[in-house]
Amino acid sequence: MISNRTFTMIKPDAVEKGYTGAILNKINASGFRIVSMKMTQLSRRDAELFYAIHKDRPFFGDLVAFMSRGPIVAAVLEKDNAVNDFRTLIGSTNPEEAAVGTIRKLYASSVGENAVHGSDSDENAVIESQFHFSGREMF
Ligand code: ABT
Ligand code: MG
Repeated sequence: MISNRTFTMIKPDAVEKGYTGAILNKINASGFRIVSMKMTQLSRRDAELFYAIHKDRPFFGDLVAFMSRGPIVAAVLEKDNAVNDFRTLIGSTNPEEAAVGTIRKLYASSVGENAVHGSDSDENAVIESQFHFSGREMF
């Protein structure tokens, strides 16, 4: 079954550069409804847990340092085919390969600092949403 929710983070690089408003506008204009949202900061431990799947990769240390270095905006988003449509909206992991008009093409600077996260499956969307929000925070 295709679910209608995904999870996103506006990452520390994009928050630092003042892109939060522009990215949220683009998300809304693309038909996503905001179900939950907050500004927060990941501890190193949070980042290690969130990206545990990459723990043996060479970039893991840099990834954890980056994701915990400043505030993020976490949100749960709703739309038909949310996971796939949001991945399309954000573009490729490497902004140099991202399609014109995508969030990463517009606002990301590198593979390591790529402005936004989007869940890669319905299953992970649920896990990631519950990592940040309780049921009472989902509207
Ligand atoms: P996320 O939305 O952050 O999960 O990115 P995406 O799913 O597009 O890409 P993946 B493969 O999940 O990368 C996770 C984070 O690891 C960073 N990364 C990845 C590197 O720094 N170097 C690499 O060679 C690869 C493959 C990018 C992702 N981001 N952050 N932050
Ligand atoms: Mg990923």
